[in-house]
Amino acid sequence: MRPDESTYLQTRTEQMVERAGLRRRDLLKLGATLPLAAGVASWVGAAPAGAATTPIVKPLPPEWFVNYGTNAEMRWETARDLGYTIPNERFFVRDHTATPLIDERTWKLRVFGSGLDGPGVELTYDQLRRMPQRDVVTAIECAGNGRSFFATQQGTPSPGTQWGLGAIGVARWRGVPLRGVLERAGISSRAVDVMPVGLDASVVSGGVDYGHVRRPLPVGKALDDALLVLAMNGEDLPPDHGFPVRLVVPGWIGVASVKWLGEIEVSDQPLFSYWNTVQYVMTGDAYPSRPVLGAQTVKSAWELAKGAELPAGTPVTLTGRAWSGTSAIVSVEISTDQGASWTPARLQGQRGAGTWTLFRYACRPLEAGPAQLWARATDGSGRTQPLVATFNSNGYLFDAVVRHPVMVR
Ligand SMILES: Nc1nc2c(c(=O)[nH]1)N[C@H]1C(S)=C(S)[C@@H](COP(=O)(O)O)O[C@H]1N2
Ligand SMILES: [Mo]
Repeated sequence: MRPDESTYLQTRTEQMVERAGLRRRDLLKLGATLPLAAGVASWVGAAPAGAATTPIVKPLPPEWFVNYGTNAEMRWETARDLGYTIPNERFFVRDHTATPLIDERTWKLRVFGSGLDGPGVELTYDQLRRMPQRDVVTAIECAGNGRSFFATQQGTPSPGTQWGLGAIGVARWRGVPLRGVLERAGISSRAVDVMPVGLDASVVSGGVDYGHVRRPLPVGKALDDALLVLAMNGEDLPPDHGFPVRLVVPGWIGVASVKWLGEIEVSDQPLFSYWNTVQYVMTGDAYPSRPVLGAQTVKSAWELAKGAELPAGTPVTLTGRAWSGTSAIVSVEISTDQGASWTPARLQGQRGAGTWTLFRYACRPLEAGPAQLWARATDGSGRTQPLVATFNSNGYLFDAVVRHPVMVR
């Protein structure tokens, strides 16, 4: 059974303004498309003819984001000016449909299912907020981050958003450990899967309605470190990032971190949805057993524009970030001669599984002309970025060294 969306969701322009910090002209633009107090499906599905639709609520200035409509990636060159965490207004967004605006005063989280002893619980926002909370600094990264390089670097395109490397961000998340809520709901030792369900509109593709975004999580991970997040970098979650409550699953692909949470099903049987059977499984010749995605892979990125100009003969310190879903980064090596030789970069500051490590590389480019910067990260489990990523039909987990073009002048 699904909740009646209209009891959970309200499109309230005032709240949107307050929470998203929208400017007046954005408000006017949105006001034209949003009937007040209508169910969310009506505005994401059927904006008045000719009106602009705004699947993502926050402003997406082109100098900060590459905008794909319902998705927007962070421009890596802008990360150089940012601290360890990415501010809320700069964080990438990935919506399967569109950002809903939810009234926390009528919001409820229902926990139910065969994996509970007893009927489960329903929690209001205030009840959840009064439970013990903790802080976690961790990344959210889309499984498809880096997908475009399957096409541009390996000549084997795969469909889906053609992300560069900017479908990742690290934030300080504050919330209630999922474990606490599952225990309060009476989780039994028979439980095997825990499935968070989003309140955003159902995903309809090719005429098929797949229902709300939802993806089962093995009970072990759910009880380990998953967090029911209320705040991002010290503020209430912004609408685009899951207000009032989202899940954050450290180290795992982004879709595990379900936004706009409305229900959690706890089951004593394995659960299935579109998001662990069709999407977010590895498919293609190299993956006959179709493994279901969980933890993220190893990657690195330069905080530099594609084709950036570097002055010949002048010392320059280049910076980047490297990360892995399963363990801390232990080294990053740099090559400027297309892999013939590698020099270690200097790692800086915070490290850990599921979050990034900043690196610096001081060099003096000599010869004028086009060049490539290669960075190759290794994590604590001994995984090193390969030169070629294994192809899979959905273009997930592109982990290969990305060849970053620069121009020495
Ligand atoms: N309910 C819901 N949860 C969701 C999504 C969504 O569309 N609906 N997108 C998922 C995907 S694919 C990713 S990568 C992350 C993105 O989180 P962000 O938009 O806060 O950066 O949210 C995940 N959670
Ligand atoms: Mo994603």
